[in-house]
Amino acid sequence: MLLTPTLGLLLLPFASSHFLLNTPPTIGFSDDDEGVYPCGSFDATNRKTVTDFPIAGIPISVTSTHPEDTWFFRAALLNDTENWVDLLPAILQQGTGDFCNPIVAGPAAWEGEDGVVQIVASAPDGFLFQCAAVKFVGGAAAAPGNCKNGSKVTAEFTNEKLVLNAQVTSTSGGSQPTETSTKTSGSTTQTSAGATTTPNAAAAREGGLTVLGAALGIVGLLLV
Ligand SMILES: [Cu+2]
Repeated sequence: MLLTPTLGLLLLPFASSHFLLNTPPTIGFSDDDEGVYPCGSFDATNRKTVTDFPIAGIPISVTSTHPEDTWFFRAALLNDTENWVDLLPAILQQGTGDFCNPIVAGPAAWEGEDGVVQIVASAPDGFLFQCAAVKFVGGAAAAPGNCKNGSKVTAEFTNEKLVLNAQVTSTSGGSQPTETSTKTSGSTTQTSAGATTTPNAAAAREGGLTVLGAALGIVGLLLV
C-alpha cells in the first residue's frame, strides 16, 4: 500500500507523541517523560546540538497531537536555567497538526550568549516540555525553512499565564510580576499577578520588556 509522504508524516507522530519539536532541534524527546520540567526529562544544559538563534528571529515549529494546546515559547541563559523569559505571549493553538511561527525574536540583550529555548505546551493531559540548545547571535533572522501550519490548525495570542511551581510568568501587558500564585494555568480572567494594569511591576528580569515589544511587532506574522 502506498502512502504519500505527507500522510506518512502525519500518521507517525500522531500514533503516540504529545508534541514534537521540529525546529530548533530538540535536546531530547521522550513521549513518556515529556511532562517532566524543565525539558521533558532531558538536561537543560545539554550542548550536543547547538542552534544559532539570531536575535532578529528564528522559526519555531511544533507538531501537536492534541486538539488544543496553549504554547509558551521561553528562553533562559545557559548559566541560569531557572529564569525563563517569554519570547512571545501565550499562543492558543487549535486543531491537531503542524504549528509554526516563522519569526520568534530573541532577547536583544542576550546577543553572544549561550542559551536554552524551552517550549511548554499546556495540553489537555498536562504540561509538556521540550528544549533546544541555542546560541544567541546577531544578524538577519533565520530563514523560515519548512515552516508550515496544518490545514486544521488555527492560532491566536491569549493572555493566559504560565504557572509552574507557584511562580508566575507574565505573558501579557508588558509587566513582569514578582508575586507568586497558586492559581493553575488555564484562566484568561486571572488578575492576581499578571494584570495588564501594573506597569510598575517590572522590576524583575532584564530583557523581558524588550522581548515583549519584539513579540508584539510580529503579531501579524503569526497566521502566515
Ligand atoms: Cu498528550
